[in-house]
Amino acid sequence: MDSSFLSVLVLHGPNLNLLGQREPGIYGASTLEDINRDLDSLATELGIAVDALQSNHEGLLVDAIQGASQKHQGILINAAAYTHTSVALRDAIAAVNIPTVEVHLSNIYKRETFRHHSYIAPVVVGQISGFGPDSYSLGLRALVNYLKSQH
Ligand code: CA2
Repeated sequence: MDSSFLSVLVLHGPNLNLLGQREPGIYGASTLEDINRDLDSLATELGIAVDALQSNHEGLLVDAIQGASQKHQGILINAAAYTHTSVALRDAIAAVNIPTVEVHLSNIYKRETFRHHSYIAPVVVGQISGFGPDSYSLGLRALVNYLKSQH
């Protein structure tokens, strides 16, 4: 597929709107706006489009995933706490069959044991965890390479 036609939906889960304002020791100083701006620049460099959405509501994220097939060829998601709780997000990702990459700012395997399990990991192409905001840019690059290799 011509990469100029690639569009990626970036989803940020609950509380990520607080980035840069609270807990900088764990999640760093970057705000969500900074992360989205960097992804926009990277998208331009890669010749693709990105649309970003943050929500604190599980159903809204499910709706966004279900709607993604209308417009997007890939999904980059930091499901935040829903990573560890949400069968609904996992089922939505599996149902739409759009290649998805899971990212986390922190290394979830170095943290509390309840963060070690991801419900969505089995239905995504791959996971990047522990590189702060770089997890998103690494994830987007990997997703775009994957999408290009499929077409
Ligand atoms: O490391 C990540 O990206 C996480 O997905 C972040 C989630 C956490 O529940 C996951 O286990 C790992 C939490 C996002 C909450 O972000 C905040 C940002 C600033 C202040 C408080 C929370």
